Amino acid sequence: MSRPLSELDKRKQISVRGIAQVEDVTEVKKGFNRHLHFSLIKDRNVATPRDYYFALAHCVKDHLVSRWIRTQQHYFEKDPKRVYYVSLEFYMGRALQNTMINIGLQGTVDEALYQMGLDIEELEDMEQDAGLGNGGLGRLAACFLDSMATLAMPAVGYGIRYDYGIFTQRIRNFEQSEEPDDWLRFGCPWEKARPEYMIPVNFFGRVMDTPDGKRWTDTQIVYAMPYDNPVPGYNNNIVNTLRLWSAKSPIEFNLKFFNDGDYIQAVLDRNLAENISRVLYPNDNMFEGKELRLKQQYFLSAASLADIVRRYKSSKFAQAKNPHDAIKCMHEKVAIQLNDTHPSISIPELMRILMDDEKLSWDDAWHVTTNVFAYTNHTVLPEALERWPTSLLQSMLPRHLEIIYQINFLWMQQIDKLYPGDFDRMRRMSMVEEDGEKRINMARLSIVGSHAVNGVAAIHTEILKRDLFRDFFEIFPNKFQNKTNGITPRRWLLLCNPGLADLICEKIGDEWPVHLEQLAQLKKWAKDPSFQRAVAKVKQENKFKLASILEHDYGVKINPSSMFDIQVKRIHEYKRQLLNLLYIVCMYNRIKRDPTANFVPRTVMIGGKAAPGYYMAKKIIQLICKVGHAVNNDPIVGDKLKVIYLENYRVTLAEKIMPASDLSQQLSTAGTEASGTGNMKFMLNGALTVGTLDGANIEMAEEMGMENIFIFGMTVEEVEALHKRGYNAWDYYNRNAELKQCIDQISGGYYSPGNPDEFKDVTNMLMQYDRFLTFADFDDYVQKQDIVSDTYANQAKWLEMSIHNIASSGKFSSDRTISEYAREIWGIEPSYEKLPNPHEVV
Ligand code: T68
Repeated sequence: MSRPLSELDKRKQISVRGIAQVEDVTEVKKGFNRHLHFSLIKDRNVATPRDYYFALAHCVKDHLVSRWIRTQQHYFEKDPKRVYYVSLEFYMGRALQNTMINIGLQGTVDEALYQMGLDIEELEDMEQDAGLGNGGLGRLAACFLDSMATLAMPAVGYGIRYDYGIFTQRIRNFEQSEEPDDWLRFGCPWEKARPEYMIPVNFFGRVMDTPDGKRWTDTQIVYAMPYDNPVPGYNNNIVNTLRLWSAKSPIEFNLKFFNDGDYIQAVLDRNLAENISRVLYPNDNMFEGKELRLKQQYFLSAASLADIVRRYKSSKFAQAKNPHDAIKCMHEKVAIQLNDTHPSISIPELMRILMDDEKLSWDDAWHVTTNVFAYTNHTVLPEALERWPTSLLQSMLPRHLEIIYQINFLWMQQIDKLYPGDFDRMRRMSMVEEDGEKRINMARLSIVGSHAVNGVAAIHTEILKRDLFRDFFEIFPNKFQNKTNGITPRRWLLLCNPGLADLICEKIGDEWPVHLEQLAQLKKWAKDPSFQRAVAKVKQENKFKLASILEHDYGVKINPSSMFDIQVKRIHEYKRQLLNLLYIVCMYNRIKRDPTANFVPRTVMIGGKAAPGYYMAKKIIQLICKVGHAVNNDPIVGDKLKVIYLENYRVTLAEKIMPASDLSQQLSTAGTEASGTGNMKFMLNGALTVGTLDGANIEMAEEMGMENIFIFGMTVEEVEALHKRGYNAWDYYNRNAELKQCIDQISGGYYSPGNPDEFKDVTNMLMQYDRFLTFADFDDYVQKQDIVSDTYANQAKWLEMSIHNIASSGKFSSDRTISEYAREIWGIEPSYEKLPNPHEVV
């Protein structure tokens, strides 16, 4: 049950969560009861918490619709350049609280529900995460939508409405198992299906030469049905759209069965076409060349481009010209951002539309295409780079393959002019890779087909320029840009950490959610004992809350005064959860060696999903769980050390974890994590970071100063040098007694009694073929972790550093990131303009 708000609480809520006016509260109660009655068809005797959630969600949505309609009218009238963010993933999480906060309705709804005797948090907990993403890349897209709406940009997100989002992770018997995420089972109250805007998407078939140009015929058609989801800006009455496509079989699907008379079979087979939007591929940083995945990519690209071209043609700008001239200047009014190469088949698709449908010449079509598209790269790991076999493209998208070959032919001509006879360079730069199975390298296609290419943190962009895309950078130095990632401060502070948000408001006012750089003003209170006490109190309350959630959900008891030491992210060798684990084992051995020695108590939490087919990642989870079992049940350890595997880490769990964290672990081998964004969420919520000089950690250290972060390990240059020299894990193993003991225990079966070989594959990897050089950073990591413990023991120092972290996090607002994309790539201006309130006449 929610407790009654004290007068003080209410006043604190005023500025950032909206004032609860009596009339508004009455209105919300009316709307809620109306939906319970007319939409849910229940009364309060039989309604369940889920019914209440749906009634509330519908009622909140009602407050969105006129803003949504007015925003779209406003865009049509003003006819600005539009931005399209195309992504196979949008990791949105829950919408209810975010919507209430952004439209300033939270205070009113809190009061209304309190008056009705309902517990708002219990209702909020009924909402399923929209888990249409794997990790950082998908969550970044969601933060960007929030920022684009908040900065009043005429933006649309395009994605796929997967029936099943990222799987639910269960830990059973120390191992991960996967359950399908049937998130739409009870319906989604936020979306609006728009069957009237369905778009046909073609597959397979053949290309015909006609006097009128090329024609792609005899195709199989699948319809793309749009579902629109509202994206409210913060406090500006803007509501943008996230349009998600769902696959729908055409009526005439499998017509031949009708003719054969097998009507039943024909209807059943409609499923085949609709499988396209069935499920999100659960890999992060890994390319899996499956036919269905390519279908998803083309389905999204074709449906979105058809929609974009249709909207452009009906704009005032295009209507004022003759159709042929209009289409030639589409790039003046359309910018499309490709979220990695996943939707990069959009490039030949736009060429196809412009030439085959709109009858532009190759050169005109290419001019429009390259000026419309921009490409964001999210990884340098070779196994993640998309290289589609030409055989697959030939059968599924024959016209597109033809266009790609032509793009590449002209490209190779250009290279030959610039570097005559340099065949090795041509091989390195060709979109068509001929060693082994013939494939199309989608990153190369994306670079050549775009006017801007960006990395997601400074070091990552430098690696792209100097290494991965070196030859391309030489030819197009101006195409390459950096856009350091960011996170939305609305969800990642205001929503998830109201206690800290209130404290900040008391000190610096309530503009920081849209001007995060203002947090820098907090620096002057970093040493102030009373501010430190206030920050510590909020953190402690958040830790109590997390502890009680963990106890309730998983039955684990934790020591709330221990350091909450957390690593949450997808499980991957390059992220080096194993380094974290080795220090845990090391701490365990130290406690056992001298149980009476001083020890700063820690609760180490590790969470994240492993791709279901990633054997080593699953082994790592198993090892963490087994070590946890040994540590947690060893009476000598007591509550000095606990190891908890956070099951089913997702957006909603992150919202509970970040505010309660003391220490954030960011351990990737230098040069492997493109940016990281979890690191920023921890920092914004006052956790200190132990991390490598990788991704955005480097820029975080720059912002807060090296004295406020625990940096360890090799630099990128040192990593490269070590690879050149040759890495030998045995050297480190033999030289470090603690490391040797850890490895010997694990490989000797200490943590897998009855099955000594259980973790042989893990230790063999570490000893013999560890691409990510775990042992090379072990020494330095342990030393830094020991300093972390000493620092934690000095609470005044820790709090000073924590406040410095919060105060230095302004740069990492996704508003800053998006403003840079807008000005430097899309050619539009962000703005703080507000639309009138819904009931104001204009
Ligand atoms: C992440 N990438 C980067 N990929 O790893 C991370 N991959 O450093 C960065 O901060 C983040 O992107 C945002 O820029 C991913 O999350 C995937 O999830 C993914 C999905 C499908 C295929 C390949």
